[in-house]
Amino acid sequence: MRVLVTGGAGFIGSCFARLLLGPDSPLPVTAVTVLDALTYAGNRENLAPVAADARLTFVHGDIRDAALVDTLVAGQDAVVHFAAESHVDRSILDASAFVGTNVVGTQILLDAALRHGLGTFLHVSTDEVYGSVEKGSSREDHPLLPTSPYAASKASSDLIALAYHRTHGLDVRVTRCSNNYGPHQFPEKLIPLFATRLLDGRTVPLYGDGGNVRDWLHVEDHCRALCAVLTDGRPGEIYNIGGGTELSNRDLTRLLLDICGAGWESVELVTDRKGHDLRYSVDSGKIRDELGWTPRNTMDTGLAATVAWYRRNRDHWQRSPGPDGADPTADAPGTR
Ligand code: NAD
Ligand code: TDX
Repeated sequence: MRVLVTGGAGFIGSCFARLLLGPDSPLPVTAVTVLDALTYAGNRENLAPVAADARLTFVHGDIRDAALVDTLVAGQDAVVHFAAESHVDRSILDASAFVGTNVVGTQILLDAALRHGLGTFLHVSTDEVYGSVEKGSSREDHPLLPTSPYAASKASSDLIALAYHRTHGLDVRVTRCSNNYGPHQFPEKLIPLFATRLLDGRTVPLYGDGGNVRDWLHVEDHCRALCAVLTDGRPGEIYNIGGGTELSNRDLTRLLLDICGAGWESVELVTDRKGHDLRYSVDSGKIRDELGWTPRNTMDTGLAATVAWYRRNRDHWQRSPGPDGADPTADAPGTR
């Protein structure tokens, strides 16, 4: 099996590439091509454990480059599409790259897939497309009510991807996962930002009253779910992926403080995110029942192991400038 992984130098895409090329690979891969623009969020070091594998080819390029994408999609069995601008706060400051990469980039990939009669196009999406959920959990047939420009760009790309299935019969599968945590995440999202700041003895910026709720899943469990969808999922279907671990940001912050040996005095309550969704919650019954997927990691051990990774890998994140070379841990964009 030959797989093109877009965004494979990022947090989740690199975990997926490491899984495919690792000793417990769930897929019989003969070639993995990573296409990544190496934006501030991408880092080739994330692929270091598999860099020597002859099956891996790294291509530094942009999914919006139609000519490049055309040559790379040719001959693949599957495209697993992670490449995206992924940070909500940045989309509030400037949405242009989000529309360019997440919407237009996806359409360019889909057109190439169509031209080359690609086997399967797996579009990796997010629970944020359902918007804030007051009670219960979002099922795959629930309406899309995205709030942030990031979520709206992902919802747009989901719809375009599914349209290529309905219109052209392309084998498109869409997954919508909850918040991921684990090693190699750029230190702008809550868990790596708070962990790295606490490890440096600094304060952490908690938005609003910290009452917002997210469902957390270990990144390796997300990647195993994607393999299950790739092998046993059905064309044209959407699969929610969730950890069933809902936590308020306040409770999650307490866990991180405990792990890092800090107290509540390290928390600064700061101005809330604009349009801050109160709660995300996905119903993952479909992937559990149809594909037999279930998470292996629990937050109890997974969170401490994640913080331990950041403790051991200072070099990795201390050399991670954000856009314009700014230190991403110095300020959470859009809040202060
Ligand atoms: P990330 O920001 O860590 O990585 C994104 C990668 O895409 C980076 O390596 C970046 O260099 C690359 N990229 C960006 N623009 C590109 C372009 N124009 N061309 C080629 N490469 C480009 O993101 P992530 O957290 O790994 O998320 C991966 C995917 O999973 C995204 O589509 C995101 O929407 C989705 N997702 C993320 C989460 C989460 O909790 N992080 C949850 C559900 C879904
Ligand atoms: O400094 C912060 N303080 C804070 O209170 C940051 C960065 C975040 N928060 C809050 C906002 C959210 O309620 O923590 C929660 C998590 O925030 P993020 O880590 O930015 O994640 P979120 O906005 O939930 O989106 C994430 O999950 C879904 C990913 O960034 C998306 O790519 C994915 O689609």
